Amino acid sequence: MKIVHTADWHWSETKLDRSIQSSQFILERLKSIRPDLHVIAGDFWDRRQVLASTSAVIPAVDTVKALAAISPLVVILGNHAHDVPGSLEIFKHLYTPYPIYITERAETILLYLSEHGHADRFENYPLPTDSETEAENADAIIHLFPYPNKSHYLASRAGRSIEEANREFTEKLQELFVGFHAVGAETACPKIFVGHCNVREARISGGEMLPGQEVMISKHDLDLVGADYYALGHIHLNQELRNNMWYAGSIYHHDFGETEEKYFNVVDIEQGQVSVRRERIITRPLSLHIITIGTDGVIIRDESKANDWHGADLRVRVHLSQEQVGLTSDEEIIKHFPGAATYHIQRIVTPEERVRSENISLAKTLRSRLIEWACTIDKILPAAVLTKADEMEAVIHSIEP
Ligand SMILES: [Mn+2]
Repeated sequence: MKIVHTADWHWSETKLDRSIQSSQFILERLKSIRPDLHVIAGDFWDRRQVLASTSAVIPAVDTVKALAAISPLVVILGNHAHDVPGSLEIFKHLYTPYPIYITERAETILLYLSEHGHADRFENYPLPTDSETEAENADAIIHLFPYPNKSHYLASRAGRSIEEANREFTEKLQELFVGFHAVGAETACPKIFVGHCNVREARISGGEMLPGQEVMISKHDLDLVGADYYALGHIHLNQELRNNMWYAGSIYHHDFGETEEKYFNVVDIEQGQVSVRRERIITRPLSLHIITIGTDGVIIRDESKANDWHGADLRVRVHLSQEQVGLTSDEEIIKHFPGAATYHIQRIVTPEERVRSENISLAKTLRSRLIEWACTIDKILPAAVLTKADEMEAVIHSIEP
């Protein structure tokens, strides 16, 4: 069985050209790969969309229709900041050659591939008692794990510390995973876990902002499921946590910190043997250069030494003092960065003091405060520092008054 695993499509009206470019690329590749199943591991949308000619709704719906003309498609709900509850509902109402299954809750579904004139289809597990088929005859068992919301799993948080609530939450998830395993035990067909979650030890993409205080899931917990392949979404950096446990990564460069290449995974499962191949998505990179100019208007410092702007969408952030305003034209700055696909030049005028304190006090989380602070000193913080900040904040929040 051949499975395609993608994640984090982030359809957005503000980055529509990027969404379209990557989705066109993926569609073209899938036409020749011809998978038996395609799973999208959450964050299909970047943010709430409205039904308007300028929004991402119509191109996204067209893409889903085209995807479901190639193979059965599963889409799970991602983080609520991106996938608003109900935002996948529209895909239940499309007429497509292959079935589409969307979900907002943890559950198991069965995939039956076409035979004897029946089309490919998904069935909910457990099957109804009067079903003509058995779970053992399924071609794949698919465990779906949308972004876990604590409120879905906990009866009440009243009177308990965050630490206690987190512990109960983890126990609930473990129960769920053990339950998933029990379904798989009946049959030898491929078992696939599709999850949108933060797995401990995963490396994050350079510019990625993850929600603070989110529950981290361990590989050990995921092992309870006993899946042949774990298709993960949430973290935008394509990475292997283990030979059968992968983040596909986002389909395009979502932020200027995401400089790494983008991929989707093609997974072959034959008699319990799993092989994973990455397909690189040809997408326009993003490049950010933070520069300072001298009194004569000449660039004196470029924070990023990388010669990475060729063919990229380049953002140049120019830090100027009040006296330097109007000293350097866009044309002069562009001359320093020949060959970018597009240019976006931002001028940031000091006095720094006021701007700095305003932005820092506006920032709500320790992470965003750090990022604001780093901006004011022209630094890009390594991801590890931001992770530490999240951890520290989680500890602070867990101290009950
Ligand atoms: Mn995402």
